[in-house]
Amino acid sequence: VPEKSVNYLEESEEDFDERMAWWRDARFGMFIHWGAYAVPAGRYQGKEVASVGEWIMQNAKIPIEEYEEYARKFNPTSFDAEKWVATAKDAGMKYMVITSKHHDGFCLWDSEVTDYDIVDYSPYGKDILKALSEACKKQGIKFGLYHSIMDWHHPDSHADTYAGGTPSENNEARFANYLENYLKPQLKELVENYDPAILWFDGEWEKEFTHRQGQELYQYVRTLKPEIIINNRVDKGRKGMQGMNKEDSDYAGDFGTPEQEVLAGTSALDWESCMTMNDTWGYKTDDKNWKSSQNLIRHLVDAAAKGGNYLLNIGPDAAGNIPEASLERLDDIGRWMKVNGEAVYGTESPESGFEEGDDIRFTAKKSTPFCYAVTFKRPENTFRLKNLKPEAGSEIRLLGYEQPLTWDYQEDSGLAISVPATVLEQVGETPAWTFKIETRK
Ligand code: H79
Repeated sequence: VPEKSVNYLEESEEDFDERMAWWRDARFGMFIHWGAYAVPAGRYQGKEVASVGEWIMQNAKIPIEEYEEYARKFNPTSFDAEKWVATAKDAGMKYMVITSKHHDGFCLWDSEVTDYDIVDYSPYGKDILKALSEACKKQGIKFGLYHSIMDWHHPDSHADTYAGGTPSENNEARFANYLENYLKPQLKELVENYDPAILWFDGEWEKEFTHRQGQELYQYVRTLKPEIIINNRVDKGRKGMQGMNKEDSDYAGDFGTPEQEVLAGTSALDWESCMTMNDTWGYKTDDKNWKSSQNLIRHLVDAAAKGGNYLLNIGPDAAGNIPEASLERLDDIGRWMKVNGEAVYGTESPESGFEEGDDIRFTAKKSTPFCYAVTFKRPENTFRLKNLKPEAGSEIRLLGYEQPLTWDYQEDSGLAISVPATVLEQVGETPAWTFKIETRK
């Protein structure tokens, strides 16, 4: 039971807006899935295990004692917190969310309620979250934690069923015990020691975990740190992988969590799409199915155009290295964001939407007359927009080119912005072109 009697579920809209302000402006973050599953790296008994790497314990039905051996071997001597944070920052990301504990139950910090953690259990012996949270503070990146409610290692949270055993009696009572005496103390440690800006829950679908417990968990974490931001998987409101809330109740959570997809449209509920660059969250040796940099930028811009955030995942290997393919993509995105980032940060979905097909997305800069049209097709000679009418005398620019462009508007054909070859040459090779357009709404 929370110590304070404040009911955070009834926060005023103004207070909520104030608490969410930095997150809404940030728009782009790094997700990090890292843990003992990086050791098998997606392979068991010499064979690739299908599906995501961080689920290998469940998918290959590895007994607990055997899985523990991976944790015993986890020794990421190449891990460099400053470098990871600098990598996120250079990519244009404003926050990161790392797995303090995934479903396998292994902890990346020195937890007081278990020895199943990087400090007590693994040869590495150093606190990963301490190093990362400090590096984030130093480099001005907001630090967040992913913490799984479901735990395949704890005896009171489905360790029996998930490790191939048989379900036991009294699961509700045991799960309640796990919540009170294990999960909550862990959250207290995490909030007090690492001061996270975000808590990102997952694994909330277990049937023993109730809506009431979800609300209490939300309240508990907000009581520990009132300004913290918590996703909707803290409660039972999530509707499928699309990740938004079911309509019919008072579910806790500050934002919706579409997984592996960008929302189809806008939403009254804040949201963040989380996505992988290949087909796994945790590192897998055999997964080489990488999305292109342009594709990832499309997702980011698409999310911003619909008023959402983009949380892009990396899965470092067991030594502590970020895969080369991920680094290349982060580098491409960072280069694009240095020129075009103003079309993403601090923007919102334009009220009118504008809507100009699959290759063009619009964002609007909050409290300004500027909107941005991002196009993924090279705008040869003339860039045309049917549904946007700038006021006479408005300035239109192409980001990366220093002079304003000439334009013309006709009632029948719409807006035509002239883009001479010399302009495109100066902008150079790019996955997307951003037009900054002055409009009065
Ligand atoms: O941490 C990564 C994955 O390991 C984790 N979430 C991301 C961020 C993940 N766990 N499970 N899944 C992804 C897929 C599981 C989906 C299901 Fe369900 C859970 C199917 C049924 C229960 C989600 C909740 C869809 C329906 C209810």
